[in-house]
Amino acid sequence: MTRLYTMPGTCSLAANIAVAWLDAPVEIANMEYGDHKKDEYLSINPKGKVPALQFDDGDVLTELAAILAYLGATYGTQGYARDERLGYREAEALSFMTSEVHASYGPHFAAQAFAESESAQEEVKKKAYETLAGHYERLNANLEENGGQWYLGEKSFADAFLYVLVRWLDQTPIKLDDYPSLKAHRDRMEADDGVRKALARQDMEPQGS
Ligand SMILES: N[C@@H](CCC(=O)N[C@@H](CS)C(=O)NCC(=O)O)C(=O)O
Repeated sequence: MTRLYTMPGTCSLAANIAVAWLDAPVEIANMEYGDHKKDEYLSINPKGKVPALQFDDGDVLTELAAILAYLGATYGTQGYARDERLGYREAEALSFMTSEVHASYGPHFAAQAFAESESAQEEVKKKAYETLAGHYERLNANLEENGGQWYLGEKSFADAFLYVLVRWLDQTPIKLDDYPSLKAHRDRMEADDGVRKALARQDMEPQGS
């Protein structure tokens, strides 16, 4: 069976949510933090990152946006990887979330990769939080422009990734209360059966009340 490698707290949750929403025949292999740097997993994904999707023939697909495209094209009936408006808007949203928002977390998750001294690391992190605050403004505005319920106006994989990004806010000085629509989106997601199933499969709890 196709297997999705995940780890608690990571962006792999978005792919796990997609599997739940699609009811796709994909086994979730949830690793403990640290297992992603062990030889066994590195032989599957030499990048040492999650998510990774391993097919029956041993072939492996990495990169969250590509995995979502594959899941949508293989098991979905609309949206991503389909020749429809929602599909190209999903591609646009997921590219932004991956290459701009997620990437801007670099200094937060690994400040030592950006500066040597502790004070320089603090400075780099401060700048990253400023950039991130701007990104969350945009995410909140996009959500509101599309009616405030779902990121693209109807439920899509963009909501799964947005949910992950909103969860990460509590690790930063940025306040979720400053983005009421994002907060309501998080609560809407946590009322969803597929999201709850995916959270449980990754040993994670809902964050809202
Ligand atoms: N560009 C990759 C990024 C994947 C990524 O950074 N995954 C993080 C979790 S969100 C990870 O595995 N981090 C572990 C590490 O870097 O040690 C994608 O979009 O899938």
